[in-house]
Amino acid sequence: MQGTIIKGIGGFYYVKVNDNVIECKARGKFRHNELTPMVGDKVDISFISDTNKGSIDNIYERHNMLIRPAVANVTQALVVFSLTNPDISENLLNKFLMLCEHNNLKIVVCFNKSDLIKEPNKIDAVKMIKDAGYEILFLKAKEGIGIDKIRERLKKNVTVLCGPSGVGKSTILNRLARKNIMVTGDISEKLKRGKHTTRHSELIEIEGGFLVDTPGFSSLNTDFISKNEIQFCIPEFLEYINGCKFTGCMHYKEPACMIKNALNEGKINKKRYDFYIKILEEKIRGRSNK
Ligand SMILES: Nc1nc2c(ncn2[C@@H]2O[C@H](COP(=O)(O)OP(=O)(O)OP(=O)(O)O)[C@@H](O)[C@H]2O)c(=O)[nH]1
Ligand SMILES: [Mg+2]
Ligand SMILES: [Zn+2]
Repeated sequence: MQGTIIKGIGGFYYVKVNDNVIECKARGKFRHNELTPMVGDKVDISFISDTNKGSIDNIYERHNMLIRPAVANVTQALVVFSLTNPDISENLLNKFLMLCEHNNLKIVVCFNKSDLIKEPNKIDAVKMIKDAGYEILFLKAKEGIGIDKIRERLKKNVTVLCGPSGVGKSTILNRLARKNIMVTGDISEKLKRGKHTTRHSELIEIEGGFLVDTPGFSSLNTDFISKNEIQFCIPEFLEYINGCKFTGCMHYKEPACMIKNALNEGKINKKRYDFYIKILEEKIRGRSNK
């Protein structure tokens, strides 16, 4: 039988096969091959005779693998930031986008808490994201507004909710699920209830797709993306990249660079270009500040 690992706890894996969830153990052979099953894996399982428990016999090749949280085969990211409370860090937003691009995810940028802001379109970060060409949703998750727009995008996808802490990711998930699965609240409330906050990732089935919540990150590691790869994580660069005079142009100090041309003509947002240069310089210097 073929299924998807939706949860892993204490050496057990919960595999969704059609409408059933079967508790499974991984076969010994995976341990020898140092291949540990992970949430999101497509697997073949069989029942252990005379029980309702299964064993994982095969893990299909992964299309991608997120590290924090550990989830395989993610297809889409909802990059969630609140317009205020907490304020948007443009640098962190660009880093989330870069990581999602690196993993080849479809991306929807969700600006939440739009009930707290009069003119969302005037916010610099919103303009930057529009210029970059990303799809944007304005949400009022607490009131359930904008949630149906997300609902339409879940089918057949494995979607990850990512973004900093306190922006409303779990509120969005609970709205989508129409029940309170995840703990929500401001940070002090969560610390009080800290013991109960789940840290393991779990795929939650909604609208014919899977959704996975993540804890909020205030910093992100982009060290494993190479100096040459970062330009390909800025989608609005792509149409210009091949026009540069020098092969291997890093769009930095080289002459006749089509990216810099586009920047000067206002076709590329300066903040996005500056972000690229900041990451590039960190990599050239061989250090990064996360
Ligand atoms: N004003 C307003 N508050 C919201 C909205 N959505 C969520 N909140 C509040 O923001 C706070 C944080 O929401 P969470 O859903 O817990 O945020 P999170 O992104 O899951 O945070 P972490 O789990 O810490 O990463 C809660 O008090 C929510 O009630 C909204 O649309 N408007
Ligand atoms: Mg949360
Ligand atoms: Zn160039």
